[in-house]
Amino acid sequence: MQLIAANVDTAFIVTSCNQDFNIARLERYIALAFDADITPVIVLTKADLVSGTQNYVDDAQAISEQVSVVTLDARGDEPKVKLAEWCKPGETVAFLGSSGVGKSTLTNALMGTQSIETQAIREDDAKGRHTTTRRQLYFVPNGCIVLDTPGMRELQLDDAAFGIDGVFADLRSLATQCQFNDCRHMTEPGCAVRQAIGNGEIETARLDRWRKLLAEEVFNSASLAERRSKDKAFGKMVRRVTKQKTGRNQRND
Ligand SMILES: Nc1nc2c(ncn2[C@@H]2O[C@H](COP(=O)(O)OP(=O)(O)O)[C@@H](O)[C@H]2O)c(=O)[nH]1
Ligand SMILES: [Mg+2]
Ligand SMILES: [Zn+2]
Repeated sequence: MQLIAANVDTAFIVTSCNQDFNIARLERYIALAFDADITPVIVLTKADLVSGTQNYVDDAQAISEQVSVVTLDARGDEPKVKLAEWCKPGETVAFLGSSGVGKSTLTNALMGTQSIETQAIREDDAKGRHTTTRRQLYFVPNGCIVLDTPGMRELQLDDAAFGIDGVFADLRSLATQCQFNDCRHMTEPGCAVRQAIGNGEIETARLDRWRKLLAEEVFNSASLAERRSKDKAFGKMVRRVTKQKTGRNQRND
């Protein structure tokens, strides 16, 4: 388990209008932000490189009504204007996302400098080169604090059930109308979720992503709890052995 950031008000979840764009990954970041009681904002960079952004915006906006979606060219003045709502004096904001999506470029734009190193992505798969290798806080002249982070290769959730519920609130509330409390929304009779899928109100893929995140969360939380209890048991054993040893040493003295 690794902590990503602390004391953040807004998490800008950065992805580009290219192959990096991935709904399932965005849902993970949003669940994480909801769980931490942070405002998530989806920032779609490289809008200048595509002929239209509407499809990206529609897909991103469909994740949650509670999340704003911003499209921009991360270079130049656009970020200052379009992110101003969240980058107020006294606020701390963080740029999160894969390598190469423009997190450092955005930080430079807010700072009005070019001093943070950025690097071109690979042409063939739009993947970044992990140019930023550490997290760093930058103090914007207007009084806002910006955290630039290294690109994350993978994000798994643990202990984030509350956040997952937030992203899939509609499915959660539908599930309460299923005939059985423990409905798995597979073949059970009276399943409100399957009915909504049948009506075309919900995509099967979305239900699958919800299931996957829930399963992963349960698995990770359980293995984390197990690891913690093993660590505890190990710690106890070490203390016991050390005690016995010191006891013996004292007797030998
Ligand atoms: N055309 C264009 N290039 C961008 C944009 N945002 C970032 N880039 C370029 O993408 C590359 C990776 O950006 P960088 O800020 O290093 O990404 P990071 O790994 O997320 O910090 C650099 O070459 C940037 O100049 C954008 O909105 N439009
Ligand atoms: Mg960077
Ligand atoms: Zn059901």
